[in-house]
Amino acid sequence: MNPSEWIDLRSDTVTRPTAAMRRAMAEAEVGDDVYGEDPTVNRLERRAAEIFGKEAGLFVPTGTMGNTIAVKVHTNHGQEVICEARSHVLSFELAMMAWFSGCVARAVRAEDGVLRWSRIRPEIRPLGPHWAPTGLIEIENTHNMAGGTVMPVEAIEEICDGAHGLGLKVHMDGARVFNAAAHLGRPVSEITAKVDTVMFCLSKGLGAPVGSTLVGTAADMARGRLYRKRLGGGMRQVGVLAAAGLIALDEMPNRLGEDHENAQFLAEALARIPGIRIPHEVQTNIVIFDVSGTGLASSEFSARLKERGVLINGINPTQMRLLTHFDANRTACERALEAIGQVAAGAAVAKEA
Ligand code: TLP
Repeated sequence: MNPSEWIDLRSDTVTRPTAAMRRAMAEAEVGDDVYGEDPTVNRLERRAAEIFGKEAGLFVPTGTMGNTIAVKVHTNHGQEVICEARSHVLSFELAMMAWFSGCVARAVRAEDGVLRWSRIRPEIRPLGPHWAPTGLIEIENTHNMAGGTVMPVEAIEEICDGAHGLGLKVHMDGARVFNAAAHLGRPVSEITAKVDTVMFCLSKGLGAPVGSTLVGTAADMARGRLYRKRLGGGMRQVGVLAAAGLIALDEMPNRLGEDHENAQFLAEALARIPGIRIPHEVQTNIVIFDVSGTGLASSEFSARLKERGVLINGINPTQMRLLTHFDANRTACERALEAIGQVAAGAAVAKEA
């Protein structure tokens, strides 16, 4: 099968820019962003800050760089960052908080990915002869590896009130915070009102080819600019990317509900396939499903799906993760479902023989 015909549900990062984005990229007005002179980047940063109700924004090439800069802005070397045990910042960013900021993670497990202040409070370290003091609290919304779960706004606010009362900052990895907003039916500004910095991705469900944005105070973003340059993120005439980002920001959030409906459709149908189990409630565009009941390891399940033109990765030996997005419509989801059903049925026949 030709790769262009594959149904790719490995992530929402695989989306390709829309025709409108490509046109805007071609026509973008640009300047040197290292001097702060790219008008399109400046427009995107202002627009992001406005949408989130923060003072300023900082355009960065990746979510990883946005999280890295936030950790650096809020911490000193030798501190701890409290985060959920399966958070992206801990598990998928090549130990950047240690490498760049000299911090270690204090992981707190929350089964549904939703950290609560009652779980965080006992983990906060005071100054003492044996402890690395807590420097930052990091929350992830939606939570990727917990299956795209959404943090209730009250939980976020309680964490922020508690942390601020102790002089600590809160950073939100909001790579998919627009999915959280779509699920809650509330604007991102309400969800993140009390959070000190938010990183969100333009390149996932919102469909831009590249880019994330960090928002927060003007002072934090000014320091963040310097860290971005240190990390090699001074991108010059990058308005060509920001132009796609502006469309992602203004036009794409409204359609995320469609991805959530497709994820619901898939989750309900998958739960009916013998041998497949859905361990988490599906709220947004991420579906984690357990294939151990089919007798196949997730790597083998993935390989057999690929033979049928469907790409879905395993996230551990028994579980797989699929994401819906605007490059995979309902018909594509139906075809993926059919392939999953065939692989599971094939495994069941082999088990009986
Ligand atoms: N997530 C990717 C992979 O890295 C796992 C994916 O396919 O989901 N925060 C969260 C919650 C993320 O899910 C990701 C990317 C990032 C940060 C990092 O973004 P990038 O890939 O732009 O560095």
